[in-house]
Amino acid sequence: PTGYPFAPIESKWQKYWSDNATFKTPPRSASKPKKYILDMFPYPSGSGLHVGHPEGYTASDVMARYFRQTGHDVLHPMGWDSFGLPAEQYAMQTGTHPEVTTFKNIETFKRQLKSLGFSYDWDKEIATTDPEYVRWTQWIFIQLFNKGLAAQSSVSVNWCPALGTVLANEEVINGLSERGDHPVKRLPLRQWVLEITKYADRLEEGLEGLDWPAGTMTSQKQWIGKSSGCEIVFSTPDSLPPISVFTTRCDTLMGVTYVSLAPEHPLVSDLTAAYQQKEVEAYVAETSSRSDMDRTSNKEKTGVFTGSYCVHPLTGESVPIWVADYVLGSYGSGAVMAVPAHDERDYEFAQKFNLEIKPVVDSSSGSELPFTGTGVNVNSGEFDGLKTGKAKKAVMKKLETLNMGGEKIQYKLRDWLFSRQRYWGEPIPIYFPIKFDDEADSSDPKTCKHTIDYDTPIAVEESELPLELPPMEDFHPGDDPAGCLARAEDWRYFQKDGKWFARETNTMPQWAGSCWYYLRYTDPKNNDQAWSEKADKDWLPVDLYVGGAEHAVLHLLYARFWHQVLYDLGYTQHKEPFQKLVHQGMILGADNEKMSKSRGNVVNPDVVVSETGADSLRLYEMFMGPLEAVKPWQSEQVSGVVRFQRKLYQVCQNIVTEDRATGDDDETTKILHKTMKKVTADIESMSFNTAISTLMVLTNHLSSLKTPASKDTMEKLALMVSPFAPHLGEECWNMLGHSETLAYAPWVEWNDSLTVDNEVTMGVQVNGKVRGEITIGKDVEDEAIAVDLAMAQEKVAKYAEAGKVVKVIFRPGKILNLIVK
Ligand code: ANZ
Repeated sequence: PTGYPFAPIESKWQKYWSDNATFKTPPRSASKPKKYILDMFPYPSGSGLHVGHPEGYTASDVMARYFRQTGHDVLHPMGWDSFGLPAEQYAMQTGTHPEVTTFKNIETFKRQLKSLGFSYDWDKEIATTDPEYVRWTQWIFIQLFNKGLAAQSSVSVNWCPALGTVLANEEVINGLSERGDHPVKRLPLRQWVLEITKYADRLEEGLEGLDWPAGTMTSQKQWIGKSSGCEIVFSTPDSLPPISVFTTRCDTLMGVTYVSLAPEHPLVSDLTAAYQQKEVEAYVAETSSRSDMDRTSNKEKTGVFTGSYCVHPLTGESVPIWVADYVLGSYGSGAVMAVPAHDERDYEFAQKFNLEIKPVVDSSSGSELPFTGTGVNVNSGEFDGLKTGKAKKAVMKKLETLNMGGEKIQYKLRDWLFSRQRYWGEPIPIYFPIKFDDEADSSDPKTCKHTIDYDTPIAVEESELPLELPPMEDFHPGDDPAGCLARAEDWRYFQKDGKWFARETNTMPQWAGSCWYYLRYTDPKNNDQAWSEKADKDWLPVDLYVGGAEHAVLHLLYARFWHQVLYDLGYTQHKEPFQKLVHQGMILGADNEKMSKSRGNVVNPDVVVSETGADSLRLYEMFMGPLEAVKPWQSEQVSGVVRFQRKLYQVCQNIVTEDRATGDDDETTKILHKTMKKVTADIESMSFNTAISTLMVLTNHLSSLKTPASKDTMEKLALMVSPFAPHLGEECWNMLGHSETLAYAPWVEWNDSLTVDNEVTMGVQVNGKVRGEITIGKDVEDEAIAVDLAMAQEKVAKYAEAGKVVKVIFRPGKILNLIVK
């Protein structure tokens, strides 16, 4: 028995909140500030919630509850990121339609979240799979398409045969799919691409001014990969187009000893001399299946000479042209000016193929080659003696006057591959005209020979959205890269004004829905618009976004991109969507390993809720350590917070029973005021573990009192504990005579003068040696008073006879040092 009947209390308050619509989002009032508190919505998987989910959700809930009590209008919604592979894979195994599985999983997640007492406004709930939501996701795609930011391209893609789909670069790690670790190959396919690269600089600049974890800012910056350098042109023989290279070290131009092209560079075959053709072709074929990751890894460099030469833009000398796969086709211009003396990759390559190595930067420290640092130019003609920075400027200027190059900003970011050959996703709302081979035989594309005119994409009319998925029974992707929707022929082919068309059969990636859900939450039932201008004005930007660091790059970058486009189109007034971002640290199993089914170390929150209650789970997760820290789950430590709840409940019972009207003793008052100050500051800085331990100290103190503390003190404790343990908070508040919820009761206020200790104990030194101590008022500045107090002590007086003190060093509250002769 815990002595605290949590089960009936928790269900009573959950019913109360729901019956009274306690957490319904208020209409925005002009006089109040707002807080939009957002959780990264979950993918409703088949295994339900694990204890990692409620960590972030509790943190955000504490903040939502705190802000309601501090006079803010709060928007705190929840929903479901419900498209995605697992439901589809489950469907393939069992024949259950993904919609059925998804619906069932959502029910489970919702029941679990409700059992934890989170203060969500469930009227704002959305699911990305809901046709009304899909409608607007497709509408946004059409905005991107109309703006020229969604285009088709035949690109070399990451094809994952096991998953039957193409994956974004971001979803491939070391040549394996991020989901499931399946091998990934490179293939050319017609794909939809979102041109996120057009927003590279905006995405970089927009980070400025956001209150985000430093590590996440850095990850986004590195992903965008802004690099300032120079574009340099090397002319080629036979009036072929020149080779343009991107370099961040144009100061080393005089040290170029060869130029190297990526195997997929468009000039490779034209530049290959006849006698080298076989070798070059073989090399290109051999390297085409290698992933970028593989090519840039530290494996031995490979390459082949084209047999041709280009012209050095400053010296006019011939420079041999090579093909090497350490040069990536997708970065810069797909070609490099190689400077083996000052670049590691070029050095390795030159060593292996016996190419010239010409040092042009003197390190003065006499380091070995390759020397990749900065220094002073040598062997560089007119640039000799210039330091790296100056040399860069001088070379750049020279190239500009010769019209052979100039400044160039380069980004690592690639366009976002947006097609998936899957069933369980939003259909891309595009269709294409059909051309029949034989006009006389053009009654039906299912039976008559035809081609689809992919070069003429047409957006589905807004009035026809949402374009829903066709019902299908077989969800296998199949080997047709058009995807499984290609098999739903009655859906794919349709007639309009007597003409036949074919729908796009690719679907959107799971990221699509999560790119704008925070906007839809502001106006989830709007049938005419994705959200209204007022809703955006009222609630955006998100003031606090809590979620896992695994989304540092992908989701957060994609969502920012859509948001910036929507801003440019005038659909939001806010440049950035997420003002403050916090990542909760992962909760590991007790064995310090990641929780997973296969390790058998998963803790189900349902079990904790039924054994010791929702508040115990909430309190424990916030008490385990700093929110951002990775920490192991230790079931036995839940009992600590259970004891705390029991004690707090007993203190409240005693106070109510004794019903005393008198005030508290000075010590209690002081502890209370210090607690109010500290807990408030800790919540503001999201240092929840220290807030809870401070509440524990106060509770222990109150429970140790012979005469129970005042009702007023208990009320304050109930208010302070309520963001963490809302059921317990409400119960105490109710016992203290309040008939209404404390969810909107004003937050505690303290008296600052009661939070400082007015007296301090400080050491007294004589000639720098501690000889005693005095207790003195904190703000006593008069040194005579301090000296009198000190001399009143026998021990001090013994060393510092009055009259012999020649100097007094007194820093109030800190030190008293008497110097004697
Ligand atoms: C000459 C040079 C001399 C370079 C030197 C470096 C040091 P970041 O900073 O990542 O932008 N590079 C350019 N395009 C490339 C491609 N498609 N594939 C592989 N490497 C490429 O890197 C820019 C540098 O990476 C460029 O500067 C170029 O090598 C190489 F002492 O040019 B450098």
